[in-house]
Amino acid sequence: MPILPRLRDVDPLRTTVRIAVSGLARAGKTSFLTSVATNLLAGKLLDPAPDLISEAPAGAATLARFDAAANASAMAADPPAWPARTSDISLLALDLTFRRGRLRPDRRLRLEFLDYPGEWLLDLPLLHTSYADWSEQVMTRLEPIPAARDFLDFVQSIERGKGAEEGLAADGSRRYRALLRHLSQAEHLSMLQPGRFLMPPHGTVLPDGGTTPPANEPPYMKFFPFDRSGPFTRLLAERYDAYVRAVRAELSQPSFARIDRMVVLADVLAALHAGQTAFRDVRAALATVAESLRWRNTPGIIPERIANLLPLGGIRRVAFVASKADHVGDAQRHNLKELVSRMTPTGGQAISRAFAVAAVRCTEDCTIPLGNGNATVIVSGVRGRVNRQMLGFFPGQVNPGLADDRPWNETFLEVPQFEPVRFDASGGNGIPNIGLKELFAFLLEDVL
Ligand SMILES: Nc1nc2c(ncn2[C@@H]2O[C@H](COP(=O)(O)OP(=O)(O)OP(=O)(O)O)[C@@H](O)[C@H]2O)c(=O)[nH]1
Ligand SMILES: [Mg+2]
Repeated sequence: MPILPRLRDVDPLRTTVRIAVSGLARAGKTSFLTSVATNLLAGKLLDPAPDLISEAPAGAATLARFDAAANASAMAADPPAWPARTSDISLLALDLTFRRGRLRPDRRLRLEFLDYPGEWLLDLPLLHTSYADWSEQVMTRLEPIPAARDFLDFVQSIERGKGAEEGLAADGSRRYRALLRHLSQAEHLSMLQPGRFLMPPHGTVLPDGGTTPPANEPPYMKFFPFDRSGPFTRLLAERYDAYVRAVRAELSQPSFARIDRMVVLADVLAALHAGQTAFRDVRAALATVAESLRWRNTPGIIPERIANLLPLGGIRRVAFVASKADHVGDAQRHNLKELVSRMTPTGGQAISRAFAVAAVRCTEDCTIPLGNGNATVIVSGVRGRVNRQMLGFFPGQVNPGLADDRPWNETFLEVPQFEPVRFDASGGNGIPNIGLKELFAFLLEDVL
């Protein structure tokens, strides 16, 4: 039955580019996508600008549509509201037409964007990691974290050669998930695996908004890292392998398999302000993602130039983005970009580049004279929630170096939550931003 509508939507002359917008929790993915949609529809982001642009018909799509207009008008309201936390994937599709004169056919481009939870992104490395290696990596990461002590002691208490006991697996899995939730929510850490323990697989509806796993969750979801051998370890390893197979199967569904570009957002500035543990965590998460995006499903013997022309799948371009770059002044954004670039070592077949972007600009730079004849730059904006006063925020200097040589013993500040710079609720003039145009020039360099 859906064949007819689908056929009507088939356009052999149209190029489709599918971009996943992902990143760590609270990195700004939904705001980013809202700003991208609004600015594209307002003709602000692309050079050359398309002659026509509209939302693509939803047809018989299986993924929920991303509601950019509702998000944009909430952000423009008085008082403004930021998007709610995202708990499943959604798709935004735009059709663009570029006229090329009377003798040449129009060029048509469909841009599809997926709001892809970052928790799932951190499952990509598991596809290439054995249970034993994964367990060891997780235990090493947990070792210095005080909140992990109880869980590590529990693991230690399991005797060597333990039988494949279901009750123990369920208990351990409950403890491990509670720890992951605590580290994510209370300690704001991101490098937490498996990601689907925190953000359930696509399509899962949680009864109480996200704390208890659904009753029909498959048994393979009950495992945890365990670094010893024996029948109990074999049970956990079999479950881990089944989990990895499920992730692989999900990634090969058409909605995900055709992703060919990716934007990975991280609120690096918030991590820098939060101190050494948070910064190390974001660094590890970004490096892990960068590492797992290196590969493409290309047989190694085919040169990249030719592979790019073949429908082989895999990610071709990755933009690693420091989000909320309006939390520092203009002069610091270069350093921020440089820092992200160093955090995401590249190589392999995907082309990657670092950016510093504020998708929804909230602040302006202000130069403040210092008593000694010098001046310093602060950013100022309207602070939300509390009493909506204008607030100046001194963001300090961004050191682009990676090493732990920065002075971590200073007092850290929480970055304030600002309100968006006011914009027209219809979105007709776009959403004020920093750096989106430059980012799109890179993302679509080969198709525009
Ligand atoms: N200053 C500034 N703040 C931003 C910007 N984008 C997002 N924020 C802030 O970051 C918060 C999180 O943004 P979201 O877009 O909801 O982040 P997300 O990555 O979709 O979050 P989850 O769906 O919970 O993972 C917002 O509520 C804003 O306070 C920006 O460009 N500039
Ligand atoms: Mg979101």
